Amino acid sequence: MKKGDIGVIGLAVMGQNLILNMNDHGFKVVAFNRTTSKVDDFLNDAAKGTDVIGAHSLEDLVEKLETPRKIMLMVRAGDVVDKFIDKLVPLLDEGDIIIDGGNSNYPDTNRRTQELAEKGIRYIGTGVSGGEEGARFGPSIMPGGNPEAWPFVKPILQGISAKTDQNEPCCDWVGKNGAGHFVKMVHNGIEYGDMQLISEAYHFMKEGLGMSYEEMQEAFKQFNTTELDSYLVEITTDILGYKDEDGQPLVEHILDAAGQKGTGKWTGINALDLGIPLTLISESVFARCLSSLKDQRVEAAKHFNKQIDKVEGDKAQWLEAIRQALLASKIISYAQGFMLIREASEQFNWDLNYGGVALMWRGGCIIRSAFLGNIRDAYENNPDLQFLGSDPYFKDILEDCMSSWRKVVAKSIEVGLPMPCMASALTFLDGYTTDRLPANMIQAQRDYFGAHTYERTDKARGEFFHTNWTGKGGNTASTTYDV
Ligand code: NBP
Repeated sequence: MKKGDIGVIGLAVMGQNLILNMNDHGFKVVAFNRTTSKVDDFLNDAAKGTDVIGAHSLEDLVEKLETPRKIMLMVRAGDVVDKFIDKLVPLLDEGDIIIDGGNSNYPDTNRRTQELAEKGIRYIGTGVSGGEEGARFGPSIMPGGNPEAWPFVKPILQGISAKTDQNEPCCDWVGKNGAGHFVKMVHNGIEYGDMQLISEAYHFMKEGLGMSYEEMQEAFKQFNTTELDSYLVEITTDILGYKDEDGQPLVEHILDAAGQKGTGKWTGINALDLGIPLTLISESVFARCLSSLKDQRVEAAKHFNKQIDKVEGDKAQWLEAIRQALLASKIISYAQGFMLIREASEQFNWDLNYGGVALMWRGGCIIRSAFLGNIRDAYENNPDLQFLGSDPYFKDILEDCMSSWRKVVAKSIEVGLPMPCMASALTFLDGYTTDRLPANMIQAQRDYFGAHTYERTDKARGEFFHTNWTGKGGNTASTTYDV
């Protein structure tokens, strides 16, 4: 019997669907799961009639694979991945390949790639996005790790990935070590930001403009025919029209406490570590944290007798203003995300292709949108682009949307509607385009109380000064360094 092209460990929603996708593309897959009864369940149910074969132990799995063996882990991220690696290594031969397709934190992938290279095992850590449907019919795949492994897995991963309208695979080599998982992490952070922005637009329509679900569904449907054309706007349209058993919109019956599994938080933590002002995504994580304080919010709402005033004026004009605020804020979110990716690429010597990253997100994944094609063009035209908003296409949109964006944010503040992401995006752009910020005051305060020194506008950068502000301090300055 022909041996398997690839083994997949983990038969939950992602593993099962990826296996069926691989099978559709002509690859013979060997399936294994810790709870081995799930292997039989899978073979007798979803995989019935396919070429998928099962394994009931890791030894059995290894035995059934063509060399160099390719084994993909689709299991819970963290210790579980390390445990499977530890069990697999003694069973494998030099040159075999382990692929982790879960949502691992990129420092873990850095470590695993290096540790396994020392043992002669080639490791890939890859982001996979698109949820159940993506896994089944074409996800976005972001592989990084040991570049020696890539030629062996490329036909499989590019074969099963989503394709753009021009039939380009939404999967390419990202970079060494944890680069693939880093890019997937930022993808998830951007997903948090997009979802919060859409929720803010919905909130403004519902509470500010008092729109019905039918009207809101129509508005998002129209948004999806513009530059906002995207998967998340599309599913929002569906969600707004979905009725519960009692005929009411199901979303009205869903508790307003958002969950999170960590990738948005990691993106924010990395932005702080790398010193990148990733304000929108960070706000979107905090917005989920705030939402989860449900009981406290209910109490505080009573205590403050919180009311949201109605927004007066022409509804159609407000809807166009919301659309523009959403679009402009989204540009800022992606601009900040790419600033973070650029900084990581430079600090970790990953040599990332920013246009290539946008292409990988163009199809298959949760943040897929028409707009990512424009991001790819922007980086192809200028690979050194520091701020996406400076690309002519995006700069024009930001300038065209500016007045509506300010109107929507100002009105939200006036009527008491929380709008953390649209507001922080606007404030970021205002800061980024201001040549003199009030940080001179911060420097003066730091020097006043801690002798932290400052640079002067009339001297060269890198020359530091200390002033004895009170006449009581000494002339000894603190050491100057940034963390
Ligand atoms: P889960 O994240 O729910 O993981 C289920 C798998 O992990 C099962 O095979 C389970 O085996 C195994 N597992 C667990 Br849980 N604890 C284990 C342990 N202590 N020892 C050995 N095996 C253990 O599955 P998923 O939602 O399919 O996601 C798989 C990976 O893909 C995750 O890293 C996830 O973050 C990532 N991801 C998920 C999505 C999504 O939309 N769900 C999207 C993109 C990426 P068992 O059957 O024996 O319990």
